[in-house]
Amino acid sequence: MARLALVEKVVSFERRQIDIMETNEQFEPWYVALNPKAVVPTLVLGADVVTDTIRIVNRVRTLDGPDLSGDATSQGWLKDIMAPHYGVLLYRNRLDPDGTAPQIVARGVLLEQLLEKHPEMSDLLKGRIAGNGRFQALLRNPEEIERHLSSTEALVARMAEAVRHQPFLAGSTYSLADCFATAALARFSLHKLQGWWQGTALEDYYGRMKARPSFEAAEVIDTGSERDL
Ligand SMILES: N[C@@H](CCC(=O)N[C@@H](CS)C(=O)NCC(=O)O)C(=O)O
Repeated sequence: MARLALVEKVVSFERRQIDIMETNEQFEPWYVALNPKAVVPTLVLGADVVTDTIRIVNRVRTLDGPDLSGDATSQGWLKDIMAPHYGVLLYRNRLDPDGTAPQIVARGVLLEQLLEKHPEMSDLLKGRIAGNGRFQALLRNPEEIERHLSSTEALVARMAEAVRHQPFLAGSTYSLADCFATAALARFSLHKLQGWWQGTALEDYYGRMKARPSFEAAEVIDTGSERDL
């Protein structure tokens, strides 16, 4: 989402990938100093450090370049497209028969190890350990998984309705809402959920967003392995 905003704004940038899955670079002290919540993404803009995707793209919006504001619905779309539990979409297919997610269990072990190694990060890590436990509990509950899936599918239906009579999600010009929609649809595609919008106006819309040079330039991925996320 952030990279699409930068590319569409025609801002040159250096991409620094933080491995949040294998080496857990987000917990390295140098990264936590930039992003105290230890999450991606982070935008370093000269002396400024901007965290949180919605804040990042709105900061990018203020730079010189094409106007990515969209109409009055644009900011609402950012919140709504950020809202789905993307972790549920990824891990629901990685469960043991009893609902245990081995990767989430391993994550819990790693977080405990990090807590021993980095007592100075104890607030952050204890919060993460609690969140990890809540996530595992959620994944054990098929009704909860279904609730998240159907609310995400309802969001996709709302997006499909919005692009029935206008070329972009938030009106007649490309905006931040399209950066978010494109990245979200790419993610849903990676999880093989394209059936949600097949045959709707969103299929044509997503084709148009993929055809924009920004899709490749921002290195958006919608096929292949979920490992490439
Ligand atoms: N609201 C934050 C959420 C960021 C977030 O949760 N990022 C996830 C990846 S999508 C992350 O970095 N997770 C690191 C971890 O699980 O340790 C934002 O938009 O920047």
